[in-house]
Amino acid sequence: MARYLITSAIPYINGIKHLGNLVGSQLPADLIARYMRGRGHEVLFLCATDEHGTPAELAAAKAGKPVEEFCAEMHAVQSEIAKGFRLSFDHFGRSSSTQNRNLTQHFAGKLAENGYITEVSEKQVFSVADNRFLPDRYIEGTCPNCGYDKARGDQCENCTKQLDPTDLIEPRSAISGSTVLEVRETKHLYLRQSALKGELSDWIDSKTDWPILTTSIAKKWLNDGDGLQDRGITRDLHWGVPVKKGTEDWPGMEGKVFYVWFDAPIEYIACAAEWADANGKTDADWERWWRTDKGADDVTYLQFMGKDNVPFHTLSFPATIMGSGEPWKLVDYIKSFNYLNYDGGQFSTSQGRGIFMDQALSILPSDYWRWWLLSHAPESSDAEFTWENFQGSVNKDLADVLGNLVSRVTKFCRAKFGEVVPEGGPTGEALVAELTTRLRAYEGHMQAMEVRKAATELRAIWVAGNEYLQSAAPWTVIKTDEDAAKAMVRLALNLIRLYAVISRPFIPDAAQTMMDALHCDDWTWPEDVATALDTLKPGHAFTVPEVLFTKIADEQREEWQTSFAGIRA
Ligand code: B3M
Ligand code: ZN
Repeated sequence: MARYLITSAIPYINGIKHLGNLVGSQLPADLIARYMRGRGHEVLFLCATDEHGTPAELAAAKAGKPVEEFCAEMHAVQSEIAKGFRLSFDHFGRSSSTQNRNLTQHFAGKLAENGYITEVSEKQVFSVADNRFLPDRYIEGTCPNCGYDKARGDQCENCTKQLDPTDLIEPRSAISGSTVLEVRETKHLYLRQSALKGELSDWIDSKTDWPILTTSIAKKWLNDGDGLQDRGITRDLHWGVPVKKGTEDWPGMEGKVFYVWFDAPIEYIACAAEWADANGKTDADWERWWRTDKGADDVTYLQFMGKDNVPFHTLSFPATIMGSGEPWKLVDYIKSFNYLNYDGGQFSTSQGRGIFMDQALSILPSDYWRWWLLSHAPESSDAEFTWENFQGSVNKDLADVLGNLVSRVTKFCRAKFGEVVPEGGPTGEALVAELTTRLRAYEGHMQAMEVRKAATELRAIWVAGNEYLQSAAPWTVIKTDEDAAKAMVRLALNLIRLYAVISRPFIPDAAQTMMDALHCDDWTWPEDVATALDTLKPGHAFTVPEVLFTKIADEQREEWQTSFAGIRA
Protein backbone atom coordinates (compact mmCIF):
# COMPACT_ATOMS: atom_id res chain seq x y z
CA MET A 1 0.00 0.00 0.00
CA ALA A 2 1.38 3.36 -1.05
CA ARG A 3 0.49 6.90 0.01
CA TYR A 4 -0.65 9.55 -2.46
CA LEU A 5 -1.02 13.24 -1.78
CA ILE A 6 -3.12 14.71 -4.57
CA THR A 7 -3.93 18.37 -5.15
CA SER A 8 -5.88 20.13 -7.87
CA ALA A 9 -5.20 23.75 -8.81
CA ILE A 10 -7.40 25.76 -6.48
CA PRO A 11 -10.17 27.66 -8.29
CA TYR A 12 -10.47 31.44 -7.91
CA ILE A 13 -13.28 32.52 -5.67
CA ASN A 14 -14.67 35.21 -7.95
CA GLY A 15 -16.82 33.04 -10.20
CA ILE A 16 -18.10 29.60 -11.07
CA LYS A 17 -15.74 27.58 -13.22
CA HIS A 18 -16.59 26.29 -16.70
CA LEU A 19 -16.20 22.73 -17.91
CA GLY A 20 -12.84 23.56 -19.48
CA ASN A 21 -11.45 24.49 -16.08
CA LEU A 22 -13.00 21.40 -14.53
CA VAL A 23 -11.45 18.94 -16.97
CA GLY A 24 -8.05 20.58 -16.62
CA SER A 25 -7.68 20.22 -12.88
CA GLN A 26 -10.29 19.07 -10.38
CA LEU A 27 -11.89 16.29 -12.42
CA PRO A 28 -8.77 14.34 -13.46
CA ALA A 29 -7.41 14.81 -9.93
CA ASP A 30 -10.60 13.22 -8.61
CA LEU A 31 -10.31 10.39 -11.13
CA ILE A 32 -6.84 9.48 -9.94
CA ALA A 33 -7.69 9.96 -6.25
CA ARG A 34 -10.63 7.59 -6.64
CA TYR A 35 -8.54 5.09 -8.56
CA MET A 36 -5.75 5.07 -5.98
CA ARG A 37 -8.26 4.58 -3.17
CA GLY A 38 -9.87 1.80 -5.19
CA ARG A 39 -6.52 0.04 -5.36
CA GLY A 40 -6.28 0.21 -1.58
CA HIS A 41 -3.74 3.04 -1.34
CA GLU A 42 -3.87 5.75 1.28
CA VAL A 43 -4.90 9.02 -0.33
CA LEU A 44 -5.14 12.62 0.84
CA PHE A 45 -6.96 14.60 -1.84
CA LEU A 46 -7.08 18.37 -1.29
CA CYS A 47 -8.55 21.38 -3.00
CA ALA A 48 -9.59 24.86 -1.87
CA THR A 49 -10.79 28.21 -3.10
CA ASP A 50 -8.17 30.79 -4.07
CA GLU A 51 -9.59 33.84 -2.33
CA HIS A 52 -7.15 36.71 -2.38
CA GLY A 53 -6.22 39.38 -4.90
CA THR A 54 -7.85 42.19 -6.81
CA PRO A 55 -10.38 40.04 -8.75
CA ALA A 56 -11.93 38.90 -5.45
CA GLU A 57 -12.03 42.47 -4.15
CA LEU A 58 -13.65 43.75 -7.32
CA ALA A 59 -16.15 40.91 -7.57
CA ALA A 60 -17.17 41.57 -3.96
CA ALA A 61 -17.54 45.29 -4.68
CA LYS A 62 -19.68 44.49 -7.69
CA ALA A 63 -21.86 42.23 -5.56
CA GLY A 64 -22.08 45.05 -3.00
CA LYS A 65 -20.67 42.91 -0.21
CA PRO A 66 -17.71 43.04 2.13
CA VAL A 67 -15.03 40.84 0.62
CA GLU A 68 -14.94 38.40 3.58
CA GLU A 69 -18.67 37.85 3.28
CA PHE A 70 -18.49 37.46 -0.49
CA CYS A 71 -15.73 34.87 -0.19
CA ALA A 72 -17.53 32.88 2.49
CA GLU A 73 -20.66 32.74 0.31
CA MET A 74 -18.81 31.83 -2.85
CA HIS A 75 -16.86 29.15 -1.04
CA ALA A 76 -20.13 27.54 -0.01
CA VAL A 77 -21.42 27.79 -3.59
CA GLN A 78 -18.29 26.22 -5.07
CA SER A 79 -18.27 23.54 -2.41
CA GLU A 80 -21.84 22.51 -3.30
CA ILE A 81 -21.02 22.38 -7.00
CA ALA A 82 -17.95 20.25 -6.27
CA LYS A 83 -20.18 17.85 -4.38
CA GLY A 84 -22.56 17.85 -7.34
CA PHE A 85 -19.73 16.65 -9.56
CA ARG A 86 -18.81 14.07 -6.90
CA LEU A 87 -15.34 15.53 -6.45
CA SER A 88 -14.11 13.45 -3.54
CA PHE A 89 -11.89 15.96 -1.76
CA ASP A 90 -10.82 14.96 1.71
CA HIS A 91 -11.02 18.67 2.39
CA PHE A 92 -12.11 21.70 0.40
CA GLY A 93 -10.25 24.52 2.12
CA ARG A 94 -9.88 28.28 1.80
CA SER A 95 -6.71 30.18 1.07
CA SER A 96 -7.97 32.89 3.43
CA SER A 97 -7.72 30.49 6.37
CA THR A 98 -5.63 31.29 9.45
CA GLN A 99 -3.59 28.18 8.71
CA ASN A 100 -2.61 29.65 5.36
CA ARG A 101 -1.99 33.10 6.78
CA ASN A 102 0.42 31.64 9.36
CA LEU A 103 2.20 29.39 6.89
CA THR A 104 2.53 32.10 4.25
CA GLN A 105 4.07 34.46 6.79
CA HIS A 106 6.28 31.63 8.00
CA PHE A 107 7.61 30.92 4.49
CA ALA A 108 8.27 34.60 3.86
CA GLY A 109 10.22 34.79 7.13
CA LYS A 110 12.34 31.75 6.24
CA LEU A 111 13.01 33.05 2.75
CA ALA A 112 14.15 36.38 4.19
CA GLU A 113 16.33 34.64 6.78
CA ASN A 114 18.00 32.66 4.00
CA GLY A 115 18.65 35.73 1.87
CA TYR A 116 16.09 35.00 -0.85
CA ILE A 117 14.08 38.21 -0.42
CA THR A 118 15.06 41.69 -1.58
CA GLU A 119 13.25 44.96 -1.00
CA VAL A 120 12.70 47.06 -4.08
CA SER A 121 11.36 50.61 -4.35
CA GLU A 122 8.96 51.21 -7.21
CA LYS A 123 6.83 53.97 -8.57
CA GLN A 124 3.18 53.06 -8.87
CA VAL A 125 -0.06 54.78 -9.70
CA PHE A 126 -2.14 55.74 -6.66
CA SER A 127 -5.81 56.68 -6.94
CA VAL A 128 -6.69 59.30 -4.37
CA ALA A 129 -10.45 58.77 -4.75
CA ASP A 130 -10.12 54.99 -4.33
CA ASN A 131 -7.48 55.36 -1.61
CA ARG A 132 -5.39 52.60 -3.15
CA PHE A 133 -2.61 51.79 -5.54
CA LEU A 134 -3.91 50.56 -8.87
CA PRO A 135 -2.55 47.48 -10.60
CA ASP A 136 -1.74 48.24 -14.25
CA ARG A 137 -4.84 46.60 -15.60
CA TYR A 138 -7.06 48.73 -13.39
CA ILE A 139 -5.92 51.90 -15.04
CA GLU A 140 -7.79 52.83 -18.22
CA GLY A 141 -7.25 55.53 -20.77
CA THR A 142 -6.88 56.33 -24.45
CA CYS A 143 -4.38 54.26 -26.42
CA PRO A 144 -1.54 56.43 -27.79
CA ASN A 145 -1.23 54.03 -30.71
CA CYS A 146 -4.78 53.62 -32.02
CA GLY A 147 -6.89 56.05 -30.04
CA TYR A 148 -9.11 53.34 -28.47
CA ASP A 149 -10.58 54.96 -25.35
CA LYS A 150 -10.75 51.87 -23.11
CA ALA A 151 -7.12 50.76 -23.33
CA ARG A 152 -5.77 49.17 -20.15
CA GLY A 153 -2.57 50.10 -18.39
CA ASP A 154 -0.91 46.84 -19.41
CA GLN A 155 -2.21 46.48 -22.96
CA CYS A 156 -4.57 47.94 -25.55
CA GLU A 157 -7.24 45.36 -26.28
CA ASN A 158 -8.01 47.00 -29.62
CA CYS A 159 -4.57 47.11 -31.26
CA THR A 160 -2.81 44.68 -28.82
CA LYS A 161 0.05 47.10 -28.14
CA GLN A 162 1.78 46.45 -24.81
CA LEU A 163 1.55 49.57 -22.68
CA ASP A 164 2.76 51.14 -19.47
CA PRO A 165 0.14 53.01 -17.44
CA THR A 166 2.11 56.23 -18.05
CA ASP A 167 1.65 55.79 -21.84
CA LEU A 168 -2.13 56.23 -21.56
CA ILE A 169 -3.71 59.52 -22.57
CA GLU A 170 -6.11 60.82 -19.91
CA PRO A 171 -5.63 57.88 -17.54
CA ARG A 172 -8.39 57.07 -15.04
CA SER A 173 -9.14 54.48 -12.40
CA ALA A 174 -11.04 51.51 -13.83
CA ILE A 175 -12.59 51.07 -10.41
CA SER A 176 -14.12 54.50 -9.81
CA GLY A 177 -13.40 56.34 -13.05
CA SER A 178 -11.54 59.01 -11.08
CA THR A 179 -8.78 60.87 -12.92
CA VAL A 180 -7.12 62.07 -9.72
CA LEU A 181 -4.11 59.77 -10.03
CA GLU A 182 -0.66 60.27 -8.61
CA VAL A 183 2.57 58.39 -9.07
CA ARG A 184 3.80 57.42 -5.62
CA GLU A 185 6.81 55.54 -4.44
CA THR A 186 6.16 52.19 -2.80
CA LYS A 187 8.35 49.38 -1.51
CA HIS A 188 7.89 45.73 -2.42
CA LEU A 189 9.42 42.37 -1.61
CA TYR A 190 10.92 40.29 -4.39
CA LEU A 191 11.57 36.57 -4.30
CA ARG A 192 15.06 35.98 -5.69
CA GLN A 193 14.09 33.10 -7.98
CA SER A 194 17.20 33.78 -10.04
CA ALA A 195 19.38 32.71 -7.11
CA LEU A 196 17.61 29.34 -7.13
CA LYS A 197 17.84 28.86 -10.87
CA GLY A 198 20.53 26.15 -10.73
CA GLU A 199 18.70 24.13 -8.13
CA LEU A 200 15.37 24.48 -9.95
CA SER A 201 16.92 23.58 -13.27
CA ASP A 202 18.54 20.39 -11.89
CA TRP A 203 15.29 19.44 -10.26
CA ILE A 204 13.27 19.87 -13.48
CA ASP A 205 15.94 17.95 -15.42
CA SER A 206 15.59 15.05 -13.02
CA LYS A 207 11.87 14.75 -13.86
CA THR A 208 12.30 12.68 -16.99
CA ASP A 209 8.90 11.02 -16.65
CA TRP A 210 6.88 14.26 -16.57
CA PRO A 211 4.52 15.14 -19.42
CA ILE A 212 6.30 17.16 -22.13
CA LEU A 213 3.66 19.83 -21.72
CA THR A 214 4.79 20.38 -18.13
CA THR A 215 8.56 20.32 -18.66
CA SER A 216 8.50 22.33 -21.87
CA ILE A 217 6.69 25.20 -20.16
CA ALA A 218 9.04 25.03 -17.15
CA LYS A 219 12.13 25.02 -19.37
CA LYS A 220 10.84 27.87 -21.48
CA TRP A 221 10.57 30.09 -18.39
CA LEU A 222 13.88 28.87 -17.00
CA ASN A 223 15.85 29.56 -20.15
CA ASP A 224 14.03 32.08 -22.34
CA GLY A 225 15.28 35.62 -22.65
CA ASP A 226 16.75 36.80 -19.40
CA GLY A 227 16.02 33.51 -17.70
CA LEU A 228 14.22 33.18 -14.44
CA GLN A 229 13.09 36.60 -13.22
CA ASP A 230 12.90 37.64 -9.60
CA ARG A 231 9.28 38.11 -8.73
CA GLY A 232 7.37 40.66 -6.70
CA ILE A 233 5.53 38.81 -3.95
CA THR A 234 3.76 41.74 -2.27
CA ARG A 235 0.96 44.08 -3.32
CA ASP A 236 -0.56 47.33 -2.13
CA LEU A 237 -3.99 45.85 -1.50
CA HIS A 238 -6.27 45.54 1.49
CA TRP A 239 -7.40 41.96 0.98
CA GLY A 240 -4.80 39.24 1.41
CA VAL A 241 -2.28 37.81 3.84
CA PRO A 242 -0.68 40.74 5.70
CA VAL A 243 3.06 40.93 5.05
CA LYS A 244 4.96 39.66 8.07
CA LYS A 245 8.30 38.01 8.69
CA GLY A 246 7.10 34.91 10.47
CA THR A 247 5.17 36.32 13.42
CA GLU A 248 7.04 39.65 13.43
CA ASP A 249 6.15 42.89 11.73
CA TRP A 250 8.10 43.75 8.59
CA PRO A 251 9.26 47.36 8.79
CA GLY A 252 8.19 49.33 5.74
CA MET A 253 5.62 46.71 4.73
CA GLU A 254 2.75 47.96 6.85
CA GLY A 255 -0.63 47.76 5.14
CA LYS A 256 0.66 45.51 2.36
CA VAL A 257 -0.32 41.95 1.57
CA PHE A 258 1.36 39.04 -0.17
CA TYR A 259 0.66 38.57 -3.87
CA VAL A 260 -2.12 36.04 -4.41
CA TRP A 261 0.18 33.71 -6.36
CA PHE A 262 2.55 33.61 -3.39
CA ASP A 263 -0.03 32.41 -0.86
CA ALA A 264 -2.22 30.29 -3.19
CA PRO A 265 0.15 27.30 -3.58
CA ILE A 266 1.04 27.45 0.10
CA GLU A 267 -2.65 26.71 0.62
CA TYR A 268 -1.91 23.16 -0.59
CA ILE A 269 0.00 22.73 2.65
CA ALA A 270 -2.34 24.83 4.78
CA CYS A 271 -5.29 22.83 3.44
CA ALA A 272 -3.82 19.69 4.98
CA ALA A 273 -3.66 21.55 8.29
CA GLU A 274 -7.28 22.69 7.80
CA TRP A 275 -8.24 19.09 7.08
CA ALA A 276 -6.58 17.94 10.31
CA ASP A 277 -8.23 20.71 12.35
CA ALA A 278 -11.65 20.05 10.83
CA ASN A 279 -11.43 16.35 11.66
CA GLY A 280 -10.06 16.44 15.18
CA LYS A 281 -6.62 15.33 14.07
CA THR A 282 -3.21 16.47 15.28
CA ASP A 283 -0.41 18.40 13.57
CA ALA A 284 1.47 15.13 13.22
CA ASP A 285 -1.46 13.79 11.18
CA TRP A 286 -1.07 16.37 8.43
CA GLU A 287 2.68 16.77 8.71
CA ARG A 288 3.18 13.12 7.78
CA TRP A 289 1.87 14.15 4.36
CA TRP A 290 4.00 17.23 3.97
CA ARG A 291 7.20 17.06 6.03
CA THR A 292 9.85 14.65 4.84
CA ASP A 293 11.31 14.69 8.37
CA LYS A 294 7.93 13.62 9.76
CA GLY A 295 6.95 10.69 7.60
CA ALA A 296 6.28 12.21 4.16
CA ASP A 297 9.32 10.46 2.68
CA ASP A 298 7.21 7.70 1.25
CA VAL A 299 4.44 9.98 -0.01
CA THR A 300 3.99 10.39 -3.76
CA TYR A 301 2.72 13.91 -4.42
CA LEU A 302 0.69 14.49 -7.61
CA GLN A 303 -0.52 17.88 -8.84
CA PHE A 304 -3.16 18.55 -11.53
CA MET A 305 -3.59 21.83 -13.42
CA GLY A 306 -4.20 23.65 -16.68
CA LYS A 307 -1.14 24.65 -18.68
CA ASP A 308 -1.45 28.33 -17.73
CA ASN A 309 -0.72 27.41 -14.11
CA VAL A 310 2.40 25.38 -14.84
CA PRO A 311 5.06 28.13 -14.34
CA PHE A 312 3.84 28.80 -10.81
CA HIS A 313 4.00 25.12 -9.90
CA THR A 314 7.26 24.19 -11.61
CA LEU A 315 9.21 27.32 -10.62
CA SER A 316 7.69 29.76 -8.13
CA PHE A 317 6.23 27.36 -5.59
CA PRO A 318 9.25 25.02 -5.66
CA ALA A 319 11.44 28.13 -5.23
CA THR A 320 9.43 29.00 -2.11
CA ILE A 321 9.92 25.49 -0.73
CA MET A 322 13.59 25.16 -1.67
CA GLY A 323 14.39 28.64 -0.42
CA SER A 324 12.80 27.93 2.96
CA GLY A 325 15.57 25.40 3.64
CA GLU A 326 12.99 23.28 5.46
CA PRO A 327 12.08 19.67 4.70
CA TRP A 328 8.75 20.25 2.95
CA LYS A 329 7.68 17.79 0.29
CA LEU A 330 8.25 18.80 -3.33
CA VAL A 331 5.82 17.63 -5.99
CA ASP A 332 6.66 14.28 -7.60
CA TYR A 333 4.53 14.53 -10.72
CA ILE A 334 2.75 17.43 -12.40
CA LYS A 335 -0.05 16.44 -14.73
CA SER A 336 -0.97 19.43 -16.86
CA PHE A 337 -3.68 19.90 -19.46
CA ASN A 338 -4.24 21.84 -22.65
CA TYR A 339 -7.45 23.76 -23.21
CA LEU A 340 -10.92 22.53 -23.94
CA ASN A 341 -12.68 24.66 -26.54
CA TYR A 342 -16.41 25.14 -26.86
CA ASP A 343 -18.30 24.66 -30.10
CA GLY A 344 -15.92 26.41 -32.46
CA GLY A 345 -14.50 28.96 -30.02
CA GLN A 346 -13.08 29.28 -26.56
CA PHE A 347 -14.71 28.79 -23.22
CA SER A 348 -14.51 32.21 -21.61
CA THR A 349 -15.19 33.14 -18.03
CA SER A 350 -15.01 36.87 -18.65
CA GLN A 351 -17.39 36.61 -21.61
CA GLY A 352 -19.59 33.95 -20.04
CA ARG A 353 -19.17 31.70 -23.08
CA GLY A 354 -19.61 27.94 -22.83
CA ILE A 355 -21.09 25.72 -20.13
CA PHE A 356 -20.45 26.47 -16.48
CA MET A 357 -20.37 23.85 -13.77
CA ASP A 358 -23.69 24.85 -12.19
CA GLN A 359 -25.44 24.95 -15.58
CA ALA A 360 -24.11 21.52 -16.52
CA LEU A 361 -25.53 19.94 -13.38
CA SER A 362 -28.86 21.67 -13.91
CA ILE A 363 -29.43 19.75 -17.14
CA LEU A 364 -27.83 16.34 -16.60
CA PRO A 365 -26.39 14.25 -13.75
CA SER A 366 -22.65 14.48 -13.18
CA ASP A 367 -21.70 11.06 -14.58
CA TYR A 368 -22.74 12.13 -18.10
CA TRP A 369 -20.35 15.06 -17.91
CA ARG A 370 -17.59 13.19 -16.12
CA TRP A 371 -17.55 10.51 -18.76
CA TRP A 372 -17.48 12.86 -21.72
CA LEU A 373 -14.96 15.24 -20.21
CA LEU A 374 -12.54 12.59 -19.01
CA SER A 375 -12.76 10.50 -22.18
CA HIS A 376 -11.99 13.69 -24.17
CA ALA A 377 -9.47 15.23 -21.78
CA PRO A 378 -7.23 17.76 -23.56
CA GLU A 379 -3.99 15.89 -22.89
CA SER A 380 -1.80 15.88 -25.99
CA SER A 381 -3.54 18.84 -27.62
CA ASP A 382 -6.50 21.15 -27.13
CA ALA A 383 -9.86 19.38 -27.36
CA GLU A 384 -13.29 20.59 -28.35
CA PHE A 385 -16.70 20.18 -26.85
CA THR A 386 -19.53 19.92 -29.34
CA TRP A 387 -23.08 18.96 -28.47
CA GLU A 388 -23.14 16.32 -31.22
CA ASN A 389 -20.04 14.67 -29.88
CA PHE A 390 -21.38 14.78 -26.33
CA GLN A 391 -24.69 13.27 -27.42
CA GLY A 392 -22.86 10.55 -29.34
CA SER A 393 -20.68 9.55 -26.39
CA VAL A 394 -23.53 9.47 -23.93
CA ASN A 395 -25.83 7.51 -26.22
CA LYS A 396 -23.24 5.03 -27.41
CA ASP A 397 -20.79 4.45 -24.59
CA LEU A 398 -23.02 4.97 -21.60
CA ALA A 399 -26.51 4.02 -22.76
CA ASP A 400 -25.95 1.45 -25.56
CA VAL A 401 -22.90 -0.29 -24.19
CA LEU A 402 -22.79 -0.12 -20.40
CA GLY A 403 -26.41 0.67 -19.59
CA ASN A 404 -27.76 -1.86 -22.03
CA LEU A 405 -25.61 -4.68 -20.67
CA VAL A 406 -26.78 -4.05 -17.13
CA SER A 407 -30.41 -3.91 -18.08
CA ARG A 408 -30.37 -6.92 -20.42
CA VAL A 409 -28.62 -9.21 -17.98
CA THR A 410 -30.65 -8.30 -14.94
CA LYS A 411 -33.98 -8.37 -16.79
CA PHE A 412 -33.26 -11.65 -18.53
CA CYS A 413 -32.29 -13.25 -15.24
CA ARG A 414 -35.41 -11.95 -13.51
CA ALA A 415 -37.62 -13.27 -16.29
CA LYS A 416 -36.08 -16.74 -16.43
CA PHE A 417 -34.60 -17.49 -13.02
CA GLY A 418 -35.94 -14.79 -10.70
CA GLU A 419 -34.03 -12.00 -8.96
CA VAL A 420 -31.29 -14.26 -7.60
CA VAL A 421 -27.91 -15.28 -9.00
CA PRO A 422 -28.37 -18.68 -10.69
CA GLU A 423 -26.18 -21.76 -10.17
CA GLY A 424 -23.34 -22.45 -12.52
CA GLY A 425 -19.90 -21.70 -13.78
CA PRO A 426 -17.12 -21.26 -14.34
CA THR A 427 -17.59 -20.31 -17.96
CA GLY A 428 -16.50 -17.63 -20.46
CA GLU A 429 -12.80 -18.49 -20.59
CA ALA A 430 -12.09 -16.32 -23.60
CA LEU A 431 -13.80 -13.36 -21.96
CA VAL A 432 -11.76 -13.81 -18.78
CA ALA A 433 -8.57 -13.84 -20.83
CA GLU A 434 -9.51 -10.72 -22.75
CA LEU A 435 -10.60 -8.88 -19.64
CA THR A 436 -7.38 -9.79 -17.89
CA THR A 437 -5.28 -8.29 -20.66
CA ARG A 438 -7.44 -5.20 -20.93
CA LEU A 439 -7.70 -4.67 -17.21
CA ARG A 440 -3.90 -4.72 -16.83
CA ALA A 441 -3.68 -2.17 -19.64
CA TYR A 442 -6.33 -0.01 -17.94
CA GLU A 443 -4.39 -0.13 -14.68
CA GLY A 444 -1.22 0.84 -16.51
CA HIS A 445 -2.88 3.90 -18.06
CA MET A 446 -4.40 4.96 -14.76
CA GLN A 447 -1.08 4.59 -12.99
CA ALA A 448 0.52 6.70 -15.73
CA MET A 449 -2.40 9.16 -15.48
CA GLU A 450 -3.11 8.78 -19.20
CA VAL A 451 -6.73 9.74 -18.83
CA ARG A 452 -7.95 9.31 -22.41
CA LYS A 453 -6.19 6.01 -22.89
CA ALA A 454 -7.68 4.75 -19.64
CA ALA A 455 -11.16 5.78 -20.81
CA THR A 456 -10.66 4.06 -24.15
CA GLU A 457 -9.60 0.86 -22.42
CA LEU A 458 -12.52 1.01 -20.01
CA ARG A 459 -14.92 1.40 -22.91
CA ALA A 460 -13.29 -1.60 -24.59
CA ILE A 461 -13.83 -3.59 -21.41
CA TRP A 462 -17.53 -2.70 -21.48
CA VAL A 463 -17.72 -3.63 -25.15
CA ALA A 464 -16.09 -7.01 -24.48
CA GLY A 465 -18.88 -7.83 -22.04
CA ASN A 466 -21.54 -6.95 -24.56
CA GLU A 467 -19.88 -9.00 -27.25
CA TYR A 468 -19.63 -11.96 -24.92
CA LEU A 469 -23.31 -11.76 -24.17
CA GLN A 470 -24.17 -11.38 -27.83
CA SER A 471 -22.24 -14.44 -28.90
CA ALA A 472 -22.95 -16.60 -25.82
CA ALA A 473 -26.66 -15.79 -26.34
CA PRO A 474 -28.11 -17.33 -23.15
CA TRP A 475 -31.61 -16.51 -24.47
CA THR A 476 -31.05 -19.09 -27.22
CA VAL A 477 -28.96 -21.55 -25.23
CA ILE A 478 -31.63 -21.77 -22.54
CA LYS A 479 -33.86 -23.63 -24.96
CA THR A 480 -31.46 -26.55 -25.21
CA ASP A 481 -29.14 -26.30 -22.21
CA GLU A 482 -30.54 -24.49 -19.20
CA ASP A 483 -27.48 -25.13 -17.01
CA ALA A 484 -25.18 -23.53 -19.53
CA ALA A 485 -27.48 -20.50 -19.78
CA LYS A 486 -27.49 -20.16 -16.00
CA ALA A 487 -23.70 -20.20 -15.87
CA MET A 488 -23.58 -17.44 -18.48
CA VAL A 489 -26.04 -15.30 -16.59
CA ARG A 490 -24.19 -15.79 -13.33
CA LEU A 491 -20.98 -14.71 -15.05
CA ALA A 492 -22.69 -11.67 -16.52
CA LEU A 493 -24.13 -10.60 -13.17
CA ASN A 494 -20.66 -10.82 -11.69
CA LEU A 495 -19.40 -8.83 -14.62
CA ILE A 496 -21.71 -6.00 -13.58
CA ARG A 497 -20.04 -5.94 -10.18
CA LEU A 498 -16.60 -5.94 -11.78
CA TYR A 499 -17.66 -3.04 -14.01
CA ALA A 500 -18.94 -1.10 -11.01
CA VAL A 501 -15.60 -1.44 -9.26
CA ILE A 502 -13.38 -0.46 -12.17
CA SER A 503 -15.70 2.24 -13.59
CA ARG A 504 -16.19 3.98 -10.28
CA PRO A 505 -13.39 6.53 -10.75
CA PHE A 506 -15.09 7.75 -13.95
CA ILE A 507 -18.79 7.37 -13.14
CA PRO A 508 -19.18 7.00 -9.37
CA ASP A 509 -22.98 7.35 -9.23
CA ALA A 510 -23.68 4.74 -11.88
CA ALA A 511 -21.17 2.45 -10.18
CA GLN A 512 -23.05 2.84 -6.91
CA THR A 513 -26.39 2.14 -8.62
CA MET A 514 -24.97 -1.04 -10.15
CA MET A 515 -23.56 -2.18 -6.84
CA ASP A 516 -26.81 -1.40 -5.01
CA ALA A 517 -28.80 -3.34 -7.60
CA LEU A 518 -26.58 -6.32 -6.85
CA HIS A 519 -27.19 -5.91 -3.10
CA CYS A 520 -23.46 -5.87 -2.75
CA ASP A 521 -20.88 -3.62 -1.13
CA ASP A 522 -17.74 -5.47 -2.10
CA TRP A 523 -15.52 -2.98 -3.91
CA THR A 524 -12.47 -5.22 -3.91
CA TRP A 525 -10.32 -4.52 -6.95
CA PRO A 526 -10.33 -7.44 -9.44
CA GLU A 527 -6.68 -8.43 -9.11
CA ASP A 528 -7.66 -11.77 -10.60
CA VAL A 529 -10.53 -11.61 -13.07
CA ALA A 530 -11.67 -15.24 -12.72
CA THR A 531 -11.85 -14.88 -8.94
CA ALA A 532 -13.64 -11.54 -9.21
CA LEU A 533 -16.25 -13.10 -11.50
CA ASP A 534 -16.95 -15.72 -8.85
CA THR A 535 -17.82 -13.19 -6.14
CA LEU A 536 -21.62 -13.29 -6.27
CA LYS A 537 -22.61 -16.80 -5.28
CA PRO A 538 -25.67 -18.73 -6.49
CA GLY A 539 -28.76 -17.72 -4.52
CA HIS A 540 -27.54 -14.14 -3.94
CA ALA A 541 -30.48 -11.75 -4.40
CA PHE A 542 -30.45 -8.65 -6.62
CA THR A 543 -32.91 -6.08 -7.96
CA VAL A 544 -33.24 -4.91 -11.54
CA PRO A 545 -32.05 -1.29 -11.42
CA GLU A 546 -33.64 1.79 -12.95
CA VAL A 547 -32.29 2.82 -16.35
CA LEU A 548 -28.62 3.73 -15.78
CA PHE A 549 -28.31 6.33 -18.54
CA THR A 550 -31.01 8.02 -20.57
CA LYS A 551 -30.23 8.73 -24.20
CA ILE A 552 -30.11 12.32 -25.37
CA ALA A 553 -32.69 12.89 -28.11
CA ASP A 554 -31.88 15.11 -31.10
CA GLU A 555 -34.52 17.70 -30.13
CA GLN A 556 -33.11 17.91 -26.64
CA ARG A 557 -29.60 18.34 -27.95
CA GLU A 558 -30.74 21.09 -30.31
CA GLU A 559 -32.52 22.87 -27.51
CA TRP A 560 -29.38 22.88 -25.35
CA GLN A 561 -27.29 23.89 -28.31
CA THR A 562 -29.46 26.97 -28.74
CA SER A 563 -29.78 27.88 -25.09
CA PHE A 564 -26.00 27.65 -24.55
CA ALA A 565 -25.06 29.42 -27.75
CA GLY A 566 -25.17 32.87 -26.25
CA ILE A 567 -23.35 34.57 -23.48
CA ARG A 568 -24.35 33.94 -19.91
CA ALA A 569 -25.45 37.05 -18.07
N1 B3M B 1 -6.56 30.08 -8.93
C1 B3M B 1 -6.16 29.57 -11.30
C2 B3M B 1 -7.63 29.46 -11.60
O1 B3M B 1 -8.53 29.58 -10.77
C3 B3M B 1 -5.63 29.66 -9.93
C4 B3M B 1 -4.90 28.41 -9.53
C5 B3M B 1 -4.12 28.53 -8.28
S1 B3M B 1 -3.27 27.07 -7.94
C6 B3M B 1 -2.36 27.36 -6.56
O2 B3M B 1 -7.91 29.24 -12.77
ZN1 ZN C 1 -4.54 50.68 -29.25
